[in-house]
Amino acid sequence: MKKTIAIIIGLCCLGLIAPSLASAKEKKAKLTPEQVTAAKALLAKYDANTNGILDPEEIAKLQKDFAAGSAPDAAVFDVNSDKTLDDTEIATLQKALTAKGKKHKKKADDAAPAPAPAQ
Ligand SMILES: [Ca+2]
Ligand SMILES: [Ca+2]
Repeated sequence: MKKTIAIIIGLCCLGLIAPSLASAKEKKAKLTPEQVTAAKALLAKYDANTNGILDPEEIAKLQKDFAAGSAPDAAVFDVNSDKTLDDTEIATLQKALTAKGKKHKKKADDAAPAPAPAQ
């Protein structure tokens, strides 16, 4: 009988621990396809010097526009829906841009002619 109670208590503890582990994993935000698409649109709109990344001043403009409600594309990055883009949310945006950039780079590599074999 005591053993049964111990097992039940053990299972209850596992039940308490497992969900908290799962939510900890979820905090490492995975990028959604929407975020990658939005990042692309935002880069096209805010990359003023067209260097392929959002520089601090470009991010600042995006944050200002988003707070003013004139950058609806960025809403997918406003995870906590407070109508502002904080550092964490900007980091997610940058991550989405990097994810896209990697793909782009791979494409460029594919397009490049194969190096001639050494003779
Ligand atoms: Ca830029
Ligand atoms: Ca926010």
